[in-house]
Amino acid sequence: MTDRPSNFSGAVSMALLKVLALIAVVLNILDTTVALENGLGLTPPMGFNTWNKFACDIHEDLVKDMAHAMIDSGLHKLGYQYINLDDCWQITRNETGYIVEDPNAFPSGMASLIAHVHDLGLKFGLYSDAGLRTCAIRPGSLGYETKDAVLYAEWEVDFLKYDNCWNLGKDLKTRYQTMSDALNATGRPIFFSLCEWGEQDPATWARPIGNMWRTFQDIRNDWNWILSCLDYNDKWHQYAGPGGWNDPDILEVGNGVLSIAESRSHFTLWALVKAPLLLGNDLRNMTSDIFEIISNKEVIALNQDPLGIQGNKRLSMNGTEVWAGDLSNNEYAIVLFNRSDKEADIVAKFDDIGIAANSPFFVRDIWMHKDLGIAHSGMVSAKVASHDVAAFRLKPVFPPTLRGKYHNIA
Ligand SMILES: *[C@@H]1O[C@H](CO)[C@@H](O)[C@H](O)[C@H]1NC(C)=O
Ligand SMILES: *[C@@H]1O[C@H](CO)[C@@H](O)[C@H](O)[C@H]1NC(C)=O
Ligand SMILES: *[C@@H]1O[C@H](CO)[C@@H](O)[C@H](O)[C@H]1NC(C)=O
Ligand SMILES: *[C@@H]1O[C@H](CO)[C@@H](O)[C@H](O)[C@H]1NC(C)=O
Ligand SMILES: CC(=O)N[C@H]1CO[C@H](CO)[C@@H](O)[C@@H]1O
Repeated sequence: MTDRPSNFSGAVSMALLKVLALIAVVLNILDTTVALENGLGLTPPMGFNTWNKFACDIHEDLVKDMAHAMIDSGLHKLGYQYINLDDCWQITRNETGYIVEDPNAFPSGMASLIAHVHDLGLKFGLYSDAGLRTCAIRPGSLGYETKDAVLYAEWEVDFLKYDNCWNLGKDLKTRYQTMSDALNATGRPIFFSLCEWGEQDPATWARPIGNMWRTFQDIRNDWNWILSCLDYNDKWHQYAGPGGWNDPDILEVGNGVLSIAESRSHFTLWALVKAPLLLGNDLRNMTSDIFEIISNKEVIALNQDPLGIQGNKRLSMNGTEVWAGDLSNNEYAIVLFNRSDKEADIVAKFDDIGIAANSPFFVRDIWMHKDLGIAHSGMVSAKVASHDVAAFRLKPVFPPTLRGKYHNIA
């Protein structure tokens, strides 16, 4: 490497600075807010949600199909475990105020469907709303939080997405806190996903209330809109961590508008920024190109890294960007992203993107699945097609304990 520190003490102080910086990041999270103590979301959740592809056109047979496809495709073995219903499963409340599932769409009843999904070894999620009605004008949970939470727990629900329509202007944090408390009181750990569309900067207050929080409006199957979701989400990167994640919304990969390059970029950047990886496509008939993207183990590994630090945008020049993130074991992820409509040569010098080059790194291209050897020049670079990414994983050549030795003999 060209920019190897010139002496041993230099290397030590750089390593020390890095450790201090890491401690500061961790303390910052613990200091401002303690995570919701339901034991869930230590890494971002992975699974499937009905909304992007099916909206209100849902039925118990479709849900079973998705669950079976998750198993048959092998995706569950890669970590995808939640099968989440979004809006439109509920129809009314009964005489005692309990929510009732739509009998046309769910003739066997929700409890039976959930048992079916559980029997496959998957987890199950439902949707409701912190208002009078849901966004699709079904009954909401405002005023019924306890009854809803009790019934969800009885049905053995594992995940709740909680929307913000028809909220009557009532205090937002109180409405979300009330449902969080109601879920806690059931004694069943239920992953709690806040969907207030980033309106009141939930990253700054939602960590003790929920396991993830939306940072922007609903995603759309549109390249530029997807980039807006990514950019708004990036602002809050230092607030994510085990137990609570920023949510730029459900994936649109495989929904037939994005090119393969765009799909690869969408998935890679969602993985890097520790976004929930909730698939939004029809799992029954994916093309092999789409399957290859969502089943890339090395990209999924960035997302599920136990350190739980959200990667972020480090450099931006004329439509080319460098995103990077810290991983456990002193490893790093780097994503070179070309937003523009032409191919670009993108260079990421470690010094320019906050990666202390005090040790040489092995570099692996995690889309080519290829080891590229040692980065001797203190940088990675690639020719990146329009709207595409190149993604790398950096692993220190020497474990921390040997680094001093290396620098002494070098
Ligand atoms: C409920 O909250 C308490 C206090 O934070 C926590 O210890 C407990 O694990 C929570 N229970 C569930 C089921 O989330
Ligand atoms: C209302 O629904 C709850 C939960 O499903 C059920 O236990 C109760 O029997 C129902 N009450 C009536 C009056 O149907
Ligand atoms: C999957 O099937 C649905 C419904 O049959 C269809 O609309 C969609 O185009 C299919 N997608 C692919 C990728 O074949
Ligand atoms: C970005 O574009 C501007 C104007 O086209 C140009 O002057 C500048 O050199 C470019 N910067 C880089 C880093 O390519
Ligand atoms: C905005 C823009 O054009 N961005 C880059 C993408 O690729 C082209 C072609 O190499 C570069 O010139 C641009 O800098």
